[in-house]
Amino acid sequence: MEKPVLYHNDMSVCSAKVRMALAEKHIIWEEVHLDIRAGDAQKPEYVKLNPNQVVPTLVHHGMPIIESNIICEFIEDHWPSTALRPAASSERAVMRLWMKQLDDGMHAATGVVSTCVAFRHQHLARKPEDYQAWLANMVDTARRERLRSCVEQGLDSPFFIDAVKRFNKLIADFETALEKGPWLAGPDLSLADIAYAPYMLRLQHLGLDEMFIHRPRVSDWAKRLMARPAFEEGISKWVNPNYLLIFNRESQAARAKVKNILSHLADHPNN
Ligand SMILES: N[C@@H](CCC(=O)N[C@@H](CS)C(=O)NCC(=O)O)C(=O)O
Repeated sequence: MEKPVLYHNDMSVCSAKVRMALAEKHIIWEEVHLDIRAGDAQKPEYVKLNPNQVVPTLVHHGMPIIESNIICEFIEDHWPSTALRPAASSERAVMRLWMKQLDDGMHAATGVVSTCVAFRHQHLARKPEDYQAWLANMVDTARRERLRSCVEQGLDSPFFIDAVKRFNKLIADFETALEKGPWLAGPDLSLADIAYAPYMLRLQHLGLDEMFIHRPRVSDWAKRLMARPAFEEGISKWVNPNYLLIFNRESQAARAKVKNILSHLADHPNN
């Protein structure tokens, strides 16, 4: 049988959630790995598959499917055994609301914190003309200006504070939702939990786990997620050691900055 082909990137959170969904269902896939720092996602042959110039794209029987949440739902529709969508329609609505939040700002906030803390150093190490060309070729102009600020201003970018506040709110909302639990959309693991799994790892990598280590239910949920074999198969085994070097080098300064931001927020459990 023809295997699905995933166009992805090892460290991309959106690719990672799709890989974890595929791993939960034991689906065998083929890969095309894109070097997004080198602008592979902007190349004309890839833009034909994904006009948004981003990974992932899943090609199934010649049909490109884009947008990681939609890809996850496609995977669930096409390979329904090992259900990752709750049976109850009310819980499905809850699952989809969590996933929607990623598209409604949480994914952009992750790009901000990742770039301000770590990825900026990769961009700053490039030839200035390559960095400028990467920015200039970006179709989403709001994203371009946000990333420019993150690369050039780092932890002092005005986008950083807002992104940390947004994450703090999300994590407080997780803590409340997990009172019922044990998973985000009810009694069983769903695409909502899988969708956030790589983001929780990213917070850890960046030294921003300060935001959830004092939230007992979120910490326990993150541990349960990360202990799943599909987390290892779809996420941990892809972690690029070159990125880990940068994360380890930069996370201490980020942790201090985040602690400072959180200390001014009324709804943080440290207060
Ligand atoms: N809404 C999209 C967002 C995809 C996205 O932003 N992907 C990032 C990696 S996680 C990317 O490809 N960035 C390209 C770049 O940095 O040039 C989805 O969920 O698939």
